[in-house]
Formats: sequence, structure tokens, C-alpha cells
Amino acid sequence: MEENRYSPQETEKKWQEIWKKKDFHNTDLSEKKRKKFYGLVMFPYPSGDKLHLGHWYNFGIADSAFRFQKMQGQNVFAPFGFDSFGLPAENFAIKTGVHPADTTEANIKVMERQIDEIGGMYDFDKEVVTSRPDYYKWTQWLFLQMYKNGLAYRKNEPANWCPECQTVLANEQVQGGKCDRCGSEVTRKMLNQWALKLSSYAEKLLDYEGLDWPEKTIKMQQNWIGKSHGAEIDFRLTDGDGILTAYTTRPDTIYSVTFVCIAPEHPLVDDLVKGTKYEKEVNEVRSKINKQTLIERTSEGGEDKIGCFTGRYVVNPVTKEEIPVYIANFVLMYGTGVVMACAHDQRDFEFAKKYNISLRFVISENGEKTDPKNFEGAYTGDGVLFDSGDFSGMNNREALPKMVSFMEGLGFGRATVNYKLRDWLLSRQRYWGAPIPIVYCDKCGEVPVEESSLPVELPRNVDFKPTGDGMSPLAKCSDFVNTKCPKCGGPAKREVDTMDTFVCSSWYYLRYPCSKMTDKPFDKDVLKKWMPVDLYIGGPEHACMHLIYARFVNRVLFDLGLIDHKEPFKKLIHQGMITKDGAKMSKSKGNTVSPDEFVAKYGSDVLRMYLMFMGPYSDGGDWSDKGIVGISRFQDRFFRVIADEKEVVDMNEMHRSLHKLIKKVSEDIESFHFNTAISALMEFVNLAMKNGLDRASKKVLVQLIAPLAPHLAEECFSLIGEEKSVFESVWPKFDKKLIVESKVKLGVQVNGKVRGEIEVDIDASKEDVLELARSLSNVQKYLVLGEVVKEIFVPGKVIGFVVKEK
Ligand code: ANZ
Ligand code: ZN
Repeated sequence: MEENRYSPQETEKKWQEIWKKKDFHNTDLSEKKRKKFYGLVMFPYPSGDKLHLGHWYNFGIADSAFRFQKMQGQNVFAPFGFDSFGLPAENFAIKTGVHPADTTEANIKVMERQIDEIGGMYDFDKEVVTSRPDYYKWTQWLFLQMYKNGLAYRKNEPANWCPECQTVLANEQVQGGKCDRCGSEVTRKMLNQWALKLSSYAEKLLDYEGLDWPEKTIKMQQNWIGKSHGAEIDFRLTDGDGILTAYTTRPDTIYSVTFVCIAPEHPLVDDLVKGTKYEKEVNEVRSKINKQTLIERTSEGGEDKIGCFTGRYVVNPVTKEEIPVYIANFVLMYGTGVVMACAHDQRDFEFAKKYNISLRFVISENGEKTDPKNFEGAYTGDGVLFDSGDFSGMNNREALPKMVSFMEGLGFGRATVNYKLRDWLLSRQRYWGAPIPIVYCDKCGEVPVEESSLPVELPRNVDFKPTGDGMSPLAKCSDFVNTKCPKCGGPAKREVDTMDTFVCSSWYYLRYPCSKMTDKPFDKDVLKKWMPVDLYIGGPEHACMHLIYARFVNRVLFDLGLIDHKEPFKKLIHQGMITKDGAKMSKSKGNTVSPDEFVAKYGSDVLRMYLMFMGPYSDGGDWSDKGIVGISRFQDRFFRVIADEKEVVDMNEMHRSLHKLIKKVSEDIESFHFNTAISALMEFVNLAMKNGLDRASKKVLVQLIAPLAPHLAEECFSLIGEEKSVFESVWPKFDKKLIVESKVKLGVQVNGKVRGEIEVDIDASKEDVLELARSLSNVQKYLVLGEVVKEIFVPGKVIGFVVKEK
């Protein structure tokens, strides 16, 4: 008899064609029978490089998670699209002359085909491509909603400028003072910029209720939003009646404040020095500071502190001393842009040393007087206050709120809440982006484009070389620039900057279920049914940019009553990174691994399973193809177990193992531990090779592997005579009675010595097991000798107590 052999290449093609012919992945969004499940992968940028293993890890395994949900009986919608505006296409165009629109569309075609090769069930019928006018029309519409509601505004401000990319960067795009795209040192440049009032949503964005997100990601967002409780304290100028208000998180240090520092960019600086002998020097120092990067300005280390005296004094409201006002590079335009400076802050300390400003301490460990003269640096610890009026002798942290109340009572201070979150600068001086729908009219000023005349189309024929003067290439395109004012009909000029691509990706999840609508961006009722996204999968590098922007935009639309859901992504999963020799795969490093050779040799299911086998999904791993043959052999064995007719021995044992397998695989897939699901399947297949398998069990086994190896499963399913697709079948349930593994015996240890033995259910709870262990008289005898300081419980393995003698 000829052995049954599985041929992945032919089989996979066959099923891909069948799925396509049946339009199998085209989700009927209006279906009412089943529960909806919206599964989403972060859409990629359509780069010209072929998909590498990192993409496979992302889209392939996400597909497995979605297929699993489909088999739970849900109507799964897993759309795909492209985040296609942005710098790479434009830079490529500058280098080669090929138009970004052409490269983008060509790359999309290639990527669509590659996603098919993965065997993904993505719904391309609802595809969204952000650089097409039918999409960016609505990105512009979104901007106008923000504008009309006071959430989009223009400001002239120093911006992060990347000299290499020739464009501004949002704060989020600057990492350690460097452009997060090209790594160049970021400088500051004064520019007229459009911004969105992200900062006004800080408090709302801190509400994570109902979100099933990785704790680490929430932490990162919380740090980014940076809520702190502090106080504002007023310092009256000694001449004139001006007030400088300082923002501080340490009002308890007020008695030590010996000078005040103001941000060089602060609008009040001009007033402070105008017409005085200090004006010239202040202006010189300001322009010097303006050339510094944020890192240089804010790092600790005395050399980097730059500033100068303004010639003005303010009064410390509690000590009544007259203290000098300086401009200082380390003071930025946030909070109030004014710092009350003292010896308990390291940067203030260094600044004071450099400029010979007097310093004094008011806190020490035990409240004994100390003097900064005898210290190398600031005393930043907590302790007991001295020389602080009625608060002397108190712990500084306990005194803090009392000191704020005291200052509130006297009218020169108040408690405040502050956030680090800045507004979102979205102007980009680049060509390949969505034009900002604003025109400037000599008569009417800044005028929004009428919604009915959207989109403001990006002209095709533009010299997209950067101008070098920081202007968008669109500025040279007079057909684009010159237009009519929507208000008065007179001549007007268009805004020539385009939007940050993060605006495009901030709302795309709303468009997928409504991608075909031409008269509106989305439909409230459709979204009421389909939002929020049930499972969102993408890289952890998006924790603070995309994921904050998307939550912000969604929340704004909710507040405007345009949608019904507060949060866009209910459950979030980050895939780990696939590295090669420990380094992130990237084309520039030349260490990308192409999936093609493995797909050709072993098939796409094997590659998918092999990637899953590397470890838990959020851990990623380092790529080596060493073990892939093993997975390929497993695929062969699996096929033979299904295809071969073999007499079944020990049916009962096989059933028990099968039901344990159902439980294990279900739980592992649910928790993204595909690796252990595969190991369990392997073990079972080995057993079935030995003992044989009945037809009903074969069906279950095929269902269990279906999300992980979709082509193999379809083939096996039809082989055993099933007519429908395995993905139309319902995920098997396990029979509880069949899986209660009898009990386990555990030795009970006290301080490492076994003092008794208990028998418990293998999955008994910690509480139950501990209680039973404690009840043994021989264990009790040792427990009463002291105090139990630790309980040790490893399910099914160890149970023990650590007792400290009294
Ligand atoms: C007095 C003080 C004493 C401070 C002390 C700290 C330690 P967060 O909110 O974490 O940034 N600060 C306030 N506004 C600033 C600005 N625009 N640029 C630079 N620094 C600024 O920390 C707030 C603290 O940073 C504030 O508390 C202020 O210095 C400084 F022993 O005020 B503190
Ligand atoms: Zn006008």
C-alpha cells in the first residue's frame, strides 16, 4: 500500500483558490445571526521590500487568532489596508523620480499577493488605503470637525526640526533628541504650525476602564500623559505690578527659594528686559539656547546650564526676600514656564553654583540645619523641615498639602494638576500627505475649506524635492496654491503643509466597516454594531503615538456625538519582535529573512507554525531555521494520522487525551500561547500514530489545528468526508468528566522539610490546598512554633510554609 503523503505546495494553492472563489473572507457586515467579532491588525506601510518574517509573525499569527474566533461561532471581520502616506515613498521619489502614487499602488499590489500566500482570511473587499482621495477626503473632514470645535489651531512656535528629513516632528517622534526615523540630531525651528488640542484630553485619556490592555502599555501611556499634582505660586515683581507664577511639584520647598527662572521663550521675557541694559545679553543668550536640543537643555550636569540675569527681582511670598529672576535653558514652555528655584533641586543647584546665586536648605534627614556650602549637590531626599516658619519640625511630605492650604489662604498659591502631554503638532512640510483643508484670504484671514468641496486633492505634478528653506514642496505648485476664498470668493492661497500620517491612522478602524460609503466617513449605526475593535494586534512601539492619537480622535468624535463608543480598542495584544542574531530585522542592516524559500520548501502552514513555536506571542524570538524541519515532519505525521486507516486500540485512553487536548489548545490559543498548543498537538499526534484514531476524533483533531495550519486542516477535513469548510464548523467542547486527571500526592514542607502528605485535585486552588495542608496535625505542630512568613504553592508540585521562630 502506498503511504499517504501531504504535498503542501499544491494543497495550499488549491485552498487559497477555493477560498477566493467562494469569496470566503468577505464578511457580511449586516448579518444578524451571529455575534460580531472585529479583529484588527495595525495596517502596514506599503514598502517596496517584500514581506519579511516580522510581517509574517504579525499578520500570520494574528490571522490564527481571528480564525479561532470564527470557529467560536462569531461573525469575524478582519479587514486589511495600508497606511500609505509618508516619507519613505517621497524619499524614494526624490532619489529615483518615480512618483509616490505609482510606487505606493504598485507596492500595495505586491503586498496583497503576499498576504494571500500567508493564507490570511483578511477581508480585502473593505480595504482602506490612506493615500487615496476617497479616504483622505475624510481625514480632511476629521480635521475640519476638530477645527470647528476649537480643537485645531495654528501657532507660531519653535518646533522639533529634523534637518535630514526636512520636516517637523511631533514630540512623540523625537527619541533621545534624535529623529526616530533617520536618527539625526533634532534641532529647533520657529514655524507656523497646525496643532490639535491633545493636551485638553489628558484626563480623559487616563481612563482605561473596560480595556483589556497589557499593563506595561497602560503604564507607558500614563507616564507619557504624566499627570502630577502640584501648585502654582505667585511671585510679585518688586517694580511694577507684574506677577510671575511658578509651577512646582514641591511647594514644601518654598522657604528655600532663592531665585526664579523663566523659560527663554516665555512671552513675558521681552517685557521684563525691554529698554534695560540687560536686553542685549538676554537676547544673545536666548538665541544661543534656541540652538540647543532639548536633551542639551534638560540634561543634568553643570556645564550645560546656560542662562542670564534679567535685571528684575521678585518677592518670595513667605520669606519676603527680594530674589533675582533669571532666564535659564532648562526651563521649558510647560506648566507656567516659570520655576521657583532652590537648593533641593539638582538643576537649580547647578545653575546657582555656575552663576553665584545664594542657596539655602530647609530639609534634612532629621531636621538639623545643614548648609549647601558643605554639599556637592542638591539635597533631593525627604526629611524634616527647618527654617520654614510654623512648618519647621514637620515631615516635608506631611507638611506639603498643609503648606498649599496655607498659601491658598493668603491668596498667593493654589493646588493644580499638571500633565506632561503636549498638543499634537501635525503640520508637515512634505508633499506625500493629506493637504490641510485651510485657505488664507487677505480679507477674511484663515478660512476652512467647505466640507462639500473636499477633498482638497493632492496635485500630481509637483517637484517634490525639499526646498531647503523648510517650505512644503506644494508651495511651488501655483495651480495648487492659488484658489478662491470660500467665504468672499476673492483670491486666496491654500495651506501648503500636509498632515502628519498619524492623523490618517488615527481613525482608519472607523472606516473599514464603512469603506464603501461615499457621502460620509462612517455611519453611526454601522459602527454601533461593529465598534469597538474586539482584538487589536500590533507592535509595542506604537504604545505612545498611534495608540494615544487613536484614543484621542475616537474620544473627540464620541464627545461630538458622532459615534457611540468611548474607546476604539477593547483588547490589545502586542506581538514580540523577531530578531536575527539578536538585532531587529531591517533592510538597512541587511539582516531581513525572506519567508519565500521556506514557503517554497515546507509550505506556508509550516512556516506559520514554526514562528508560533518560537515562544509566547508577545515575546517574539531570535530567528534560526534549525528546527523548521521538525515542524514539517509534524505536518506529515498529522496528515498521516488523518489519512491512514488504522485499527484503534485503547479507545478510552485516546478519548481522554483528546478532551484534555481540546481544553489545552483552547486555553493556549485564547492566551496567545500558540507554542504550547502546538506541543500538545504534537504529543497527541504521536499517541495517535501508535494507537490509531476513530473518525469522530479525527474530526476534532483537525478542528483543533485549523487556526494554526488552515490549509492542512481544510485538506484533512475534506479528506474525512466533511463537505463544509472547517472554518464553518464549531469549535469542539471538552467533556469535563473525561479530563479530571485523578489526584496528585503532595508532600507538605515546613522550612524545607517534609512533614506530611496530602492528596488533592490536580487543579485545586491555592486556598484549598493550603487549608488542607494546615489541617494535618504533624504540620500544625511545626506551624505553631513561630509565625508563618511565607506560603509556597506550585500547583501539582510543591506546597510548603516558611516559619520564623518567635
Ligand atoms: C520647585 C522644586 C523644588 C521643584 C524641588 C523640584 C524639586 P514635573 O512636573 O515632573 O516636570 N519645573 C516646573 N516647570 C518647569 C518648566 N517649565 N521647565 C522645567 N522645569 C520645570 O516636575 C515639576 C518640577 O519641575 C517643578 O517643581 C519645577 O521645579 C520644575 F526640590 O519647583 B520644582
Ligand atoms: Zn475671503
